[in-house]
Amino acid sequence: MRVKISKDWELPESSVTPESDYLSRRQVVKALGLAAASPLLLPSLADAATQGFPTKLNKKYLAPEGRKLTNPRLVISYNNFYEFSTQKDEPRILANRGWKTEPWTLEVGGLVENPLKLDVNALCKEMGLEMRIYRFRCVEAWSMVIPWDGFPLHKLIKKAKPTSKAKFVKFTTFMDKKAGPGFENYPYYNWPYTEGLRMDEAMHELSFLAVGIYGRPMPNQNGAPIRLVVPWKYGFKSIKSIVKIEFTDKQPNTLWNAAAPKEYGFYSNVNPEVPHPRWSQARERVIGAGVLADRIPTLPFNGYEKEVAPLYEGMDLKKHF
Ligand SMILES: Nc1nc2c(c(=O)[nH]1)N[C@H]1C(S)=C(S)[C@@H](COP(=O)(O)O)O[C@H]1N2
Ligand SMILES: [Mo]
Repeated sequence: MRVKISKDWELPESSVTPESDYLSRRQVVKALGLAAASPLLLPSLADAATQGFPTKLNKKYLAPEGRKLTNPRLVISYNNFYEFSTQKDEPRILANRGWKTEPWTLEVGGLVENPLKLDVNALCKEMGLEMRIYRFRCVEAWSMVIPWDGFPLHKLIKKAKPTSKAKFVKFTTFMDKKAGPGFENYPYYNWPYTEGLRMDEAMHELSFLAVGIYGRPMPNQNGAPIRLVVPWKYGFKSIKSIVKIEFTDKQPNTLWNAAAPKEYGFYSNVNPEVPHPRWSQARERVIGAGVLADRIPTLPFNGYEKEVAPLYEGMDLKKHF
């Protein structure tokens, strides 16, 4: 996706070459080696990354202490995107075979005063973009640290003006059988991919709509042109390639909860104390750390406990997993 905000924010021609080629040449990769060592050096990464993309590092969200940013080459080649394939290395290939993610219309509706049909580029222009570095923890017990570019979800919610009846937000991914072989290859899933948040979770400052990574437009395989990032929840809540956001009075059905309700709850907050029925969630494999590296402990709410624990006060998190 090409984000057009003003002339000087336009992307250079080189940015439309395939991500893999481009990233390997990018200064951002060099900067990454430096930045990875210390959060203090991260502003230099942001400077490198902003060349040609309208985003600026929000220094409230830096790399967690002792954690390195994940090599972008891994972020764009180790993916979960079942609309294309259940194999980690295949979305990168299959999502770049003619699937068009621009222009893209995002619909916002349901229990709102202000239903919207938005062009994603225009939305970026209106919202303005910032970069935030978040931990990312998949329910499969691996993790990354990723700089996302986008804007907080609450900015869009305020624009849509949900009514007092709205209690939940439902998100829906694109469904084009010609573009995604997964729809037909895995017919037992309840397509399209849907996800949901409680209203207060959606309004939380950390809930983010991302349109880029590493200061670059979102690669198709990572959920172009716009995807959710909810860093205190397992990765499957961070739904990709969103076409519709709806406000509802009932807890929405979600693809993973429908597929295996005992394994994937609606809340799915990262919780080292609640094992998946088939594996422990106490530790995580850091992608890029090497096969010999030890798994590191998983943190409650993926390290965002201070920020989000108040949302769940009084709730039994073992029951509402
Ligand atoms: N539409 C859609 N969104 C999705 C998925 C998917 O298969 N389809 N996979 C989820 C899972 S399980 C994870 S871990 C993350 C992976 O995001 P990434 O490939 O950008 O790392 O996307 C989530 N969002
Ligand atoms: Mo995941």
